[in-house]
Amino acid sequence: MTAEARRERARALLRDAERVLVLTGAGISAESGVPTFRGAGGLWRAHRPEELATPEAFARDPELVWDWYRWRRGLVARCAPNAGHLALARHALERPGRVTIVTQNVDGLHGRAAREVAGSGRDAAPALPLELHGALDRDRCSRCGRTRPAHGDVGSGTATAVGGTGVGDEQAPAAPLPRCASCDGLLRPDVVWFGEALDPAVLDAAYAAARTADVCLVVGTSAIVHPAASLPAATLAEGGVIVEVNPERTPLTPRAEVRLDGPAAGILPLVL
Ligand code: BJW
Ligand code: ZN
Repeated sequence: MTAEARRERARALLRDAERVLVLTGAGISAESGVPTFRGAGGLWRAHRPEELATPEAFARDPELVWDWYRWRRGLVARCAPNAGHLALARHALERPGRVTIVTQNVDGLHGRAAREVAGSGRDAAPALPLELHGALDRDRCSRCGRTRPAHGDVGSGTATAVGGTGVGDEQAPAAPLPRCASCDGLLRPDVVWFGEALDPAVLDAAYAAARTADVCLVVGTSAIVHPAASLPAATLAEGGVIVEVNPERTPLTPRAEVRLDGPAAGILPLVL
């Protein structure tokens, strides 16, 4: 099948679907300038993200983990939603209640796209994503669990966070670790690390959407981190199909009805 024939097949599936689940990963934000986790450029100061995104890493070296998140907050603040985020937001806003966007990303770019496309006159809610792995722009107390918006002291980025890839950047003077205003516990980013449970309400909503979807559109994820990577199987189990957008093959590829091979920002506006 030619690339255009595959795109046409995807268009038809998406057009005819009563319900669509969109599952996104880091690849959708790649063209906004947010590095993926596992691809080239995913390293930060020679640390693999998998070594930093764990409660053990935070317990061992909270300064190091906070430095990584400060760097990422600074980076994301300078990024904008790309044509892929915007096409998805438009698609969801035009079909309220029929499209559920579920993201593993913590960068907030789907939400920004939803608000941008909705403008001031329309409710952005139908295009707001279920965020499986939390949000970069919130802190949570590691003792009492209270959350708060990320404050400038940790969110504006230190010298390590400004400019360049972060790989091998000079160490900035350490900022003090942020503390909870209620109990003085150590704050942490409100994200889900390996070995931690996802918010059950968010996960249940994502599974419900996966089970009722005719099409699961999987965009820019290596599909190796569970339970997120299990959602497309829930669509398949109920008779739906998978459409995958990714320049690389993934464990889901053999089960996809259609694979669109290329970058999300180029492909999504063509098929949605
Ligand atoms: C493009 C592109 C372009 C490039 N366009 N595409 C079942 C089996 C095996 C293991 C497990 C299992 N169930 C659970 C586990 C354990 C574990 C796990 O999955 N491990 C596997 C790695 C083996 N899962 C967990 O620990 C989860 N928790 C859990 O299960 O808890 C159970 C529990 C219950 C009750 C009590 C206690 C516990 C939690 C997982 C949390 C993952 N967290 C992170 C960090 C989030 C915070 C942060 O961002 O800092 O989430 S890790 C990281 O991986 C991040 C991502 O969301 C996630 C997925 O990565 P993603 O998005 O797929 O990115 P990449 O880089 O891998 O892939 C990018 C893709 O884009 C590539 O394919 C490229 O080709 C493509 N691409 N450019 C389109 N332009
Ligand atoms: Zn607290």
